[in-house]
Amino acid sequence: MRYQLCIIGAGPSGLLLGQLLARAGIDAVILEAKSADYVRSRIRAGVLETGLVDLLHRAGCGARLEAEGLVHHGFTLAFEGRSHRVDLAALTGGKSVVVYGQTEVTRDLMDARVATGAPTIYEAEDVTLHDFDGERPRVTYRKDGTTHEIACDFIVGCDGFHGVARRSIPEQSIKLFERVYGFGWLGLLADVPPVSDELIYCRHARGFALASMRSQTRSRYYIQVPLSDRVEDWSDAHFYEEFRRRLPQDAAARLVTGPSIEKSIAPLRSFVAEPLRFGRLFLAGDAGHIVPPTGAKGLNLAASDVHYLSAGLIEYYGEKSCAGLDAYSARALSRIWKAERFSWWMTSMLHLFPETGDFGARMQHAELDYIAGSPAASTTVAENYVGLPF
Ligand code: RFL
Ligand code: PHB
Repeated sequence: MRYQLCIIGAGPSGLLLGQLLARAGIDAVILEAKSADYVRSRIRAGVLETGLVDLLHRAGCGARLEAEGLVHHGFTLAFEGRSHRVDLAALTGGKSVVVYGQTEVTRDLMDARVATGAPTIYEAEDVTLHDFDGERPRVTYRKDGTTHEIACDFIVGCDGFHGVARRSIPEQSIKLFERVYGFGWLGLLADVPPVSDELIYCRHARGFALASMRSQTRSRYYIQVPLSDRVEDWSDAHFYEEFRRRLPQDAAARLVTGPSIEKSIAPLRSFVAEPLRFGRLFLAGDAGHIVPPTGAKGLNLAASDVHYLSAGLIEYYGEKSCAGLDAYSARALSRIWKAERFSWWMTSMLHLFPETGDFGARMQHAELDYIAGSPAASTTVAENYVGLPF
């Protein structure tokens, strides 16, 4: 089989790229290791920047988002018994974010792909990349016991942090930057009304907590936990008790509990691979970088990568120009590093780091107090949270 592009991974990066290219008349096959049901049911991000929302509209997948997404004009930073609302709209000239689950984004993109008739091969095993340092890259995979080969012009690794694409690049040709935090987020999803109309990020002496949501009737709550904890150790009752203790009092009083639909622990990590291109192989999304979720940037960064890369590919096929593709890695990385900085900074300010002791805690308080008292500092937070321009 021959396609112009072979995309590895049917997460949001791969599906969005595939959709933008399909609309431009470029044919791409997507190879995905898991089943469609598995991909659809993963619970992850929830906050979309307007850049991603615009891209979803351009991809023809914006209708449900428009109808069901919750537009948020602000969020709250809670610390030391105080609550400071970051008024996104007022501080950024009317900008906002949209709360709409990654699960729904994925579902909309999958439905759109089925409608275009573009091929996605689920449960593709042993996906292997060949000859991407030359003119004729190939990808082989196994499906139902048979080995298949795809010839293409370019391969795009949209296969997440644990994928095969980045690992296929020779070690000496890629530089990895990493910071691993010694804790994770335990997340719980439940059909209960959220404690607040807007998100609350809480710095608490017992550890970080975040009150988020998926809709007016579905809440997504998180607490910081040590990496040694296991999900099985946390009953729903235990989770709610700990979460309530970390919330501001007024929000705690509004907490409604109910059985969890999903509960999982995600370790926090900052990670960047440079460059995002090797020959005819490009990396996009989590395959090339990871942010800790405190800035709500993971999914949004995947979107800006896809924006730059799709533009480069459309230019390549339309105008026979390599300029956009040649600029891809540097353009994407320039935005990635700024989102890495913001996510690292929010994480550092809001989580419990026992190793930094009382001095570290005072620094966090001073930083939060400064934000609460300074329109300039609040504007910096707001500008980054709504997303820097593509
Ligand atoms: P994904 O979503 O990881 O999709 C990659 C896809 O590639 C497939 N794959 C392979 N396919 C073929 N062959 C192989 N060898 C393959 N190896 C892997 C995988 O099955 C998968 O379908 O990456 P993508 O598309 O770049 O999208 C990125 C976003 O998913 C990610 O940035 C965010 O979800 C990050 N993230 C969060 N971001 C937020 O903004 N807020 C959050 O609350 C939030 N929570 C999370 C997260 C990421 C998590 N991960 C990766 C463990 C919670 C978790 C648990
Ligand atoms: C979520 O709703 O899952 C969510 C929201 C904001 C974040 C991280 C996760 O910063």
